[in-house]
Order: sequence, then C-alpha cells, then structure tokens
Amino acid sequence: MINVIGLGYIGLPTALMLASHGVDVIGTDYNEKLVNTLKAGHTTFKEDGLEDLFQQAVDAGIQFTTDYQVTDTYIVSVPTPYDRFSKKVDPQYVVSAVEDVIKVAPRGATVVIESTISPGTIDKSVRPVLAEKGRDDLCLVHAPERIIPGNMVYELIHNNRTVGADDHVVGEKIKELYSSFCEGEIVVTDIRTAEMTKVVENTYRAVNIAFANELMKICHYDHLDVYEIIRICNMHPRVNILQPGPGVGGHCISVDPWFLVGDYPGLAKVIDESMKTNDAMPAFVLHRIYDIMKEKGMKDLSKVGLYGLTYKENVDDMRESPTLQLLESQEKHLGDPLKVYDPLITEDKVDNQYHDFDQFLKDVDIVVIMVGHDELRNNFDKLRGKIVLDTRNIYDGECYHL
Ligand code: SAJ
Repeated sequence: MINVIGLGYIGLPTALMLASHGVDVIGTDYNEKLVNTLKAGHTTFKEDGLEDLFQQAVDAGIQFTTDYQVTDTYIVSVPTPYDRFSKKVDPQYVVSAVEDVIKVAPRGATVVIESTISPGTIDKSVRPVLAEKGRDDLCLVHAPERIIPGNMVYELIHNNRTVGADDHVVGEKIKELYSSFCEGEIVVTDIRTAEMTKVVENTYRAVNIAFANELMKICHYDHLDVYEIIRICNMHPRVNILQPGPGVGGHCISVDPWFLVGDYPGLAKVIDESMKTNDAMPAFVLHRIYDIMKEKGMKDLSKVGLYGLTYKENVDDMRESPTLQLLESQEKHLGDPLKVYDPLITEDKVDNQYHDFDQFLKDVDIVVIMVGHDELRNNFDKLRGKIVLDTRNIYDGECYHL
C-alpha cells in the first residue's frame, strides 16, 4: 500500500493516478475539511479529466483520511512556500510531514519527497530529522513532479520523470511504482541531482519569459511588433523564445528560481535580474493603463476593468497571479480600485469583483486582458466598442498591446 501525504494540486492527482492503475492507495491530509470533501465524492479543484480520474480511483478503492498509515512506501507532496525576504525555500511542511511519517513508518520504509525543494534541502533539513530520531533505516527518494496545471492528467501519464535516490535499488523500485501509470522515460539518479534538475527546469522557463518581456520593452520603445519578431525568430531551428505577458504567476516558475538566487546570491545573477524583470511586469501593465487613459483623456480609474484573476488561462488557480500583483501595486498609488472579472473565480476574492461578464462590460470603458480564458476567446464580439489593452496578444480586434 502507498500512503500519499498531502492531497493538493499534485498529491491528489498522483494518488488518483496510482489508485486507478491498480495500486492500493490511502491519501492522507491534515486538513479535515478537504478530506471530508473527498470522502463525500467531490474533487477539490478543477482540472481537465480530474473528475473521471477521481471516479476511477474511487471505484478502485482509494481511501482518504487524516491519519498517517503504517506501510512500506510514503509519497510526500506537501507545499513548499518560500520566504519572501530571504528568497529561500521554507521546508517546514516537508519536515513536519516527515516527522509524522517517522512516528508510524516500519523499519526500512521508503519516503519519497515529491514537493519542489531547493538543491540541498534533503541534506540540510530532512536527513537531520531522521538522524535525530534514530531513523537512518528509512530510505529517502526525491521524485519531483513536472505536470503543468491545465493539462495535469495527460502530463502525469506522458511526461518523462526523474527519481533521485541514495540507493539505486530503491530508486529502481520507485521507478517501477511510477511506471504503473507513467508512460514516459524515468531517469534514476542521485538526490541532489534530482533536486537541482527540478529547479533548473523552471528557472530556464522564467529566464526565457524574462527575455521575452525585455524584448517587448525594447520593441515598445522603438515601435516594433515584438510578437511578429518572436514569431520570425522562432522559425530559426535553434531559437525558441517564449511570450511576453503581464507577469509570471503560479507556484513554480515565479517561485523556484528564487531558491537559486537565495542559495547562490553571488552566482545567480542572470536569474536574479530575470526574476526582477518578470516581477516588474504587473506594474508595467499599470503604467500602460495610465498611458492609455491619458491618451484618451480619461481620469476615472473605475472605468477600467481587468479580465482574469487566475495566473494563467483556463485554470482556477490564483497563486502569485499577475492580476493580484497589479491590484496590490495599484493600491499603493491610492487610486480608485479597478474592476475585476474572472469566470473561473466564483467566490469573492478582491474588491470590485464581478461574477457576470455582461455586467462587468457594461460598467467599464477599458478592458485589460490579463488572462486568455476560453470564455473570452469565444466572446470577442462582446469587446467591440471597448478600449482594449491585450497583454496576451490574443484579441482579434483593434487594441493596444504591452
Ligand atoms: N507565461 C508567460 N509567457 C509564456 C509562458 C508562460 O508570461 O510564454 C506565464 C504564464 O502566464 C503564467 C506563468 O508564466 O503566469 C507560468 O505558467 P506556465 O504555464 O509556464 O507554467 P506553470 O507554472 O503552470 O507550470 C510549470 C511547468 N514548468 C515548466 O514548463 C518548466 C510545469 O511543467 C511544472 O510542473 C510546474 O511549473 C511546477 O510545478 O514546477
């Protein structure tokens, strides 16, 4: 039996995937409300294919509980927040999950950490816990997840994976476990290499997006079309530039690269600048809004509406969302709060939030496209007659760009 600890964005789909592929799974989370929701037969967030997968796992006998189980394999997928000041990873949830596992784990059990951690975290924060409790018999593995919100179920099956282990035999055993559902290649390596690869993958993307954002500013300054330039450059066989945007959100690309800056401050210079470039994008969008208002002779900020609150299209996840960052930076200017609408955020999360697209459009003159949800792409005709600032380069009508 596998005990999956932490039933959030990564732990839940992983537990469901294992269960629906014939593995005996018990999912544990300390959040009683979440466990009760799952027990009542409901998923806790929206994701393509998750409902079906949930049903298959339930039919296969998956169980949910707040208790840690006595078993030979644990998969820990709890959050790893970062300290905004030091930029370092905060491993408190991983450490406390491991402490709880230690209390029940039989001798020789394997503890797989899936949570993203900065290079060296297992040596610095997890091994000392095992040593202190006299549990060096436990086998440690780091198997970082790689799935992208919005396409998680597909990617769980098709992505390649990395498994880092102290002991190659244990690594191979865990590789076999993931092979129950993963059709991609699974590389077995050591723990420090696995830790580093995960953070490097997200850093590569963050630096590439920062490059695109910088190109956008250069092109904006010189009245060039950055999207056309990137499109043409990407026709070169060895060039693949990502897209500029209103900022970088989510719990990965906007967070993980800071671990490298925090741990290697004198060395991670390109990464540091890239993160600052991306973090400055929401304020840049705000400046563009002010420019447009000035050009149109408008003074009333309450006539400006932001479309989209999530960190990217077609997910209901608001973590580190550029829209939230923009609102935060606007508050500092003490202006009237901007209006906001997102079809995927049904609860009230910010001031002046709308839950009806038509009412939102009725009340604003400027629409800022922050997120390209399908709802918007299918309703572009509703934007006709509005002043549109499109930060995602998706709108087919006349509009402003970044
Ligand atoms: N973004 C841009 N321009 C682009 C692409 C993205 O501005 O060209 C923005 C998005 O709008 C969003 C942010 O970047 O705000 C991040 O979105 P994303 O879709 O690029 O990535 P995430 O954070 O949803 O998922 C990433 C993935 N990592 C990589 O592609 C290297 C995923 O595979 C990881 O599993 C995930 O991070 C994670 O958990 O680490």
